[in-house]
Amino acid sequence: MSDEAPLLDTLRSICGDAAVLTGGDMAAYATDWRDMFHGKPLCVVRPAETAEVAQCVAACAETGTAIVPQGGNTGLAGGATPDDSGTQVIVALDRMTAIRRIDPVGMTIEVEAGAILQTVKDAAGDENRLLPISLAAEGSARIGGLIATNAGGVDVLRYGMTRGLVLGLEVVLPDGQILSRLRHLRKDNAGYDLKQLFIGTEGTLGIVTAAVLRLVPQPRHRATALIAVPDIASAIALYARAQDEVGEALSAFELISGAGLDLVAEHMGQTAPVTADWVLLIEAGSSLPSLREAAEKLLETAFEEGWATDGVLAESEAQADALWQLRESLTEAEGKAGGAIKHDISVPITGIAAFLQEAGNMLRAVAPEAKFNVFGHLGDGNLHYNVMNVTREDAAKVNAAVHDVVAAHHGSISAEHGLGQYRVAEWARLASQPEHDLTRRIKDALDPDGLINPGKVVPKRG
Ligand code: FAD
Ligand code: 2HG
Ligand code: ZN
Repeated sequence: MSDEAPLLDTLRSICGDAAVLTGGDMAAYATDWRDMFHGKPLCVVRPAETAEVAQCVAACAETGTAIVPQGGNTGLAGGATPDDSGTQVIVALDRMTAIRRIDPVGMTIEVEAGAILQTVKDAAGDENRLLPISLAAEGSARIGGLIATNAGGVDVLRYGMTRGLVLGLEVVLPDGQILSRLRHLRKDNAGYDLKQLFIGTEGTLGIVTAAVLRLVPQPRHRATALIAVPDIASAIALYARAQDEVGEALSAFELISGAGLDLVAEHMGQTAPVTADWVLLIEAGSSLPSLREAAEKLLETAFEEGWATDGVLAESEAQADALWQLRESLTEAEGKAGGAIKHDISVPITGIAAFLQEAGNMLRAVAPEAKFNVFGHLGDGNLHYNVMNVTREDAAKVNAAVHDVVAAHHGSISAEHGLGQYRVAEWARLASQPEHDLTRRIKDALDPDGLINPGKVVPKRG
């Protein structure tokens, strides 16, 4: 045994010396994507298979050591960053990247938790199938992280959140037991649906090690348009008509502000072909050749009704990709411009215009100097209401102002990113007593010693 903590030696004996990182080697794992949360882990352990994860978790449980599961570290709520005590172990899934099996007939894919989303989508695409989770971080986000956060993204409108795509799951429980239900089944009502405990709970109840995901047919054609709208009411009217004209083919209905496009032009050098205070990026996909006709008709109607003032319908895949590039660059551009106090809110779509009005009024009172980068998944009623040009010291009052308006609209303060450590206090402020009680009882039942991702999602004991 070396002079270092005996736990490190145990972890090395389980995973191999090279798989246990300490000191400067931990840097990339110890800070979040936004460089907002900075932790000080005891070590980072990188198991190569489920049995190793289970042994590491059991070893940590034995020594009372807290664990922070980590995937691609692209989360926007600080859920994958440890505290600064120097005592927590990051369990990184980034060596467990196997794509175990694709079934193009049953439309399923079985993968390890560390597989990168883009790689899994490419593998499905090779079989003419689609894994319908799309987000700007898909080149880095990993399947376990997507499941743990119940990720959303730009295709939720048509395909739902990640939860609806998870058919089977393998999880290491806080005591080191392996719960394996890697079923390729669409129907399975035999008992409690235990996998749901681990989807969207941000690594606070166990570590996802593998999953079976549902695939959908890869649409052969897509129609992508960038459209300037005179106001939010017109955007909503156009959304309703899009449901009528293109129906279930409608996959994305995204809102971008003119201010956001300015950020993308200034910091990413990408210029939009259409600008206005508000623009929409709309996409539909289908294997039926009539899609383009339907999209053209929709645009025609939008101009006739006065819901659109300008717009382009992409003429090529390259042009469609360039339009998406604008949308996907918003987060990076915002970061380069100095960052923002982020809000990931949802309200019923019919309340979006009123929400924007009321939140704007509130903020003019508490932070008159604020600037905005508002964008997001309008079709889902989910906006990233990001407030710029305010100090970190003002964050609490800005958050409270925005979230109070959300609460008045019976909305959510975390539509898709999760609570992590970033929003846990606001959740605690706004949740009802029964929500507090049940959340605590579930956490205590699965993780009685509080060793799996402490301080995230579930408020610390008061
Ligand atoms: P991590 O950041 O590593 O972890 C996230 C959480 O999951 C943490 O609490 C962690 O402890 C837990 N976790 C990770 N792996 C496991 C595991 N195997 N088992 C148990 N728990 C685990 N999110 C959206 O929903 N929609 C978007 O459109 C979107 N766009 C984004 C764009 C950009 C540019 C960026 C940087 C992020 C975006 N995100 C978006 C947020 C982020 O990509 C998602 O939350 C993603 O699901 C995180 O995956 P990850 O592998 O990076 O997880
Ligand atoms: C998106 O929709 C992501 O692009 C990131 O959810 C949102 O940067 C953000 O606030
Ligand atoms: Zn989003």
